Amino acid sequence: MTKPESFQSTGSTVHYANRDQDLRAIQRDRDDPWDGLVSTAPPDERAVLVGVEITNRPGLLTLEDSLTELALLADTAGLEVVARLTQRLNSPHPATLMGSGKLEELVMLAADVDANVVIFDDELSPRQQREIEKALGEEIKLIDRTALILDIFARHARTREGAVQVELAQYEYRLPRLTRAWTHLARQAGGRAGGASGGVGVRGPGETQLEMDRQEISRRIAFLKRQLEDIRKQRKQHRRQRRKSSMSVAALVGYTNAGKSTLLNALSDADVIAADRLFATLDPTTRRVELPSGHVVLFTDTVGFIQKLPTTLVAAFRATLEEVTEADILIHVVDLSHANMDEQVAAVEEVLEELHAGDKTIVTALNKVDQIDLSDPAQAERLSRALDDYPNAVPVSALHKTGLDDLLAKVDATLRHKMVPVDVLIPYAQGEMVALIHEHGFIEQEEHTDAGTHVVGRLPVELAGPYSDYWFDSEN
Ligand SMILES: Nc1nc2c(ncn2[C@@H]2O[C@H](COP(=O)(O)OP(=O)(O)OP(=O)(O)O)[C@@H](O)[C@H]2O)c(=O)[nH]1
Ligand SMILES: [Mg+2]
Repeated sequence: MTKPESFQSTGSTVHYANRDQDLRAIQRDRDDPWDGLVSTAPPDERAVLVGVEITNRPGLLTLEDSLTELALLADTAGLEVVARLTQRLNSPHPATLMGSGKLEELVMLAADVDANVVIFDDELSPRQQREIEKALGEEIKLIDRTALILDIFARHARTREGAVQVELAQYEYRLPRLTRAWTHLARQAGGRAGGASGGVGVRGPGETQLEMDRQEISRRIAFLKRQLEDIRKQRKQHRRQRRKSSMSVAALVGYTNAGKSTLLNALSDADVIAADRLFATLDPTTRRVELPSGHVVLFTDTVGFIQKLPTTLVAAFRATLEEVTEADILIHVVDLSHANMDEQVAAVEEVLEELHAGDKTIVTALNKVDQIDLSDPAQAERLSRALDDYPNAVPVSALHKTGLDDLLAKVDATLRHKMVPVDVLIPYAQGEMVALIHEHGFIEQEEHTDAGTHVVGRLPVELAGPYSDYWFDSEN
């Protein structure tokens, strides 16, 4: 269910009302960033988006699509997007990323539209951050995509684990970027540790922390890392218990907003926040789901991925992301209705590689199939291509709960395939061994003989050991 109200961040309310209007304005102004930019909405945080494309280093998305995604991120963070500016370059300018003429244009544009935030779509080096800050002056805050994503994460963290991970990522990002300008802006904006009043980019570690010298921040980073180590140990302990009970774990992975949480809610009675916002989910939620075979599997929903996902964040979220790396099977939730579907899949695959989870068995949930008009040949072709291209693909609509049985059947078959075959004769005195196959494996044939129960089926490899003593011999 959509629950936009749950997006109130600690302390401030995120405004969504003008989003469609903003996005329309963005579309309109694509070609001429100087035209029709002024919004009638009272300014809160008014942002100019900047995209720079290096011609021989193209990103996954086009410059325009990436900026549209940045606009959604800005919107999720409660910013009002008032203009966008782009530049294509053969090579980046080491000091300012963009050329000096373009930088002047940016300064004028920001003044013209009365912006107080400028957001770069790519991560700025500390030097670029300083130089562009200098050009923009003290009244305008400069952030990049990474800082924006960190800010959204800070708003959406609801558990200690999430909060610690975000704080660590924020400090690691800021440590090399601590400048007087930053501290000054944070103070000016009334930033407060962990509070929302500092505005986007200065949330989380606010004024007081920003004033700490590097040494203190380094100490804090070391402290947070120790805390995370504890959290990881606890998670590991949990997983060990789960493994003892030998339940298979399926992790839902996918691009942010693909519908992972909606799918988990549809498959179980989970009440995970699902909303048309990026990075709605940060903390893992696990629910039991029964497969058609009667097999019970744990489904875990967790943080979504995005192109240009900051590596500091991937590293900081290791504890959370271990749910993915330790899963028996991944359910890759793909937004079939998204124009950038293939690029999103590629971005997810990249992150999975980074997590060393690239070779896990994948079942692909082609979600939002309700948005596809099958009477349109182009869209029908899109679906059939996705079915061909992606591993174990099943079309579903998490929202309308269609295709879920097929999806679970596919998970069933895939898990079964991963198990080892058993063909055993279990004496009646060892009845619990038969029960174990029923519970954690699959029975293909079961027959009661004088010598005991003859079972043909499959079992998770970690349970199969003791069964080797009872291997069925037809001579018996
Ligand atoms: N039309 C349609 N919309 C869907 C479907 N599944 C999810 N949505 C919508 O897509 C949006 C995102 O859904 P979520 O479940 O929050 O997506 P998520 O993958 O968990 O996103 P993050 O947690 O932000 O990474 C919500 O507005 C959902 O209602 C579907 O099958 N059809
Ligand atoms: Mg989610």
